[in-house]
Amino acid sequence: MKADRLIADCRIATMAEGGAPFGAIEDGAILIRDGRIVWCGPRADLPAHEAARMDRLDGRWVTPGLIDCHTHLVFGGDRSGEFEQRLKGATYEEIARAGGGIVSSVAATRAASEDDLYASAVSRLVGLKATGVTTVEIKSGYGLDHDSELKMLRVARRIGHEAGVRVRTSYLGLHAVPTEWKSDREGYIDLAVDDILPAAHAEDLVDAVDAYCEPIAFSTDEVARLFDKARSLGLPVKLHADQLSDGGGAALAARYGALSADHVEHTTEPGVRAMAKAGVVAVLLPGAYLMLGETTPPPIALFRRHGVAMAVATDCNPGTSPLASMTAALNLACVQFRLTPEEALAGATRHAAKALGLQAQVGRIASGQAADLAVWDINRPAELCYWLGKPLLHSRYVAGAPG
Ligand code: DI6
Ligand code: FE
Repeated sequence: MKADRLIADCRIATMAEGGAPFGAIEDGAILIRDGRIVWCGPRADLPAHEAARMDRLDGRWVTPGLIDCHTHLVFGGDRSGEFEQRLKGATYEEIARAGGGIVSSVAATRAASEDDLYASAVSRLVGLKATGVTTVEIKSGYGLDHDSELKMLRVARRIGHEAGVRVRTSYLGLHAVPTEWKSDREGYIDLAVDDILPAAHAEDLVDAVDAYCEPIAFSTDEVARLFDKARSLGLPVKLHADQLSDGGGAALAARYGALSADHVEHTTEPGVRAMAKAGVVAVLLPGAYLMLGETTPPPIALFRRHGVAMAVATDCNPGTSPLASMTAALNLACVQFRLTPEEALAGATRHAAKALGLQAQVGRIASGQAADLAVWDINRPAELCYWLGKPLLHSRYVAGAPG
């Protein structure tokens, strides 16, 4: 077998389903050609091969590169002032209704140049890459006018071309009603659905369509209009659903065959059943749960019982989740939501890949998958969920290239 690279002397958490915990292989080897894994297994079974390079990992653990399947990485400014207000007792909803919240990030994002937005997003991406991330989803939603939404999505694409990660973009035009449309909500929805989305799609800037479905944001009927448009353009959908209240978001996501329903703290059993039936991934966002001091965790037992795949993501955003560490997200998912470390790691690999529709390409270490790998200085995979703040990453490979 011809290969560009052999990775040897390593322990591998393949994250294959079933079998050993973490799909582990003690003393494994990986052969890579043209950016893909062409063979992975115990070193004893390694086929005859010719590899141009060999990396010995001194017994280190290798996992699939981590996948952060829900972020708002691109935005202007920050909202640490609102953080201080919340510490004094103001709630997130009160701040949003008083004209702060998302619309204050909109002003800063509109004012920023593409280069400014790129630089600040990359400064946050450093934290994700240092915690093993090789694929990141990035949403728009802080522009909320034609030019600014497209600007955000172009920056996200540029990150995918220049910053050493794979990027999937989501159009989040229904995030908030921008100030200039306050007295004409319908008019804004028309613009978001009939003008901005088709224009962004025409520039190939949109991989999926998202919306914020909450009483303080958009109703299920309003979101349905957007999802109908997405469907007519052949774009998959996903949803910020049932974060602050049970508004039927998960059921709506299921009705449209969404890739994922995200947050889902307040989703009840009918919604969970609908998600299971439609194969919708539950994306858990423990950073927002922590920062908002929420007390109702997502219905993990129901997800397990009904076989709903659970992903874990940072939700990196300026308002509710200033979290730029994937391993911290894993820790928070275990501590706050009682995921097992194996569930959490599946949530940052195989299930996160499914939440992006990328399960055939990334999320596992298996022949045919992209050679996106994270190499760790740990003794056991559970350490990835255990430490807070200790640097654990040794190195990453994206499409077989170290970096
Ligand atoms: N994701 C979101 O889009 C909203 N909450 C969340 O978890 C709003 C984020 C923000 O306040 O900017
Ligand atoms: Fe979000």
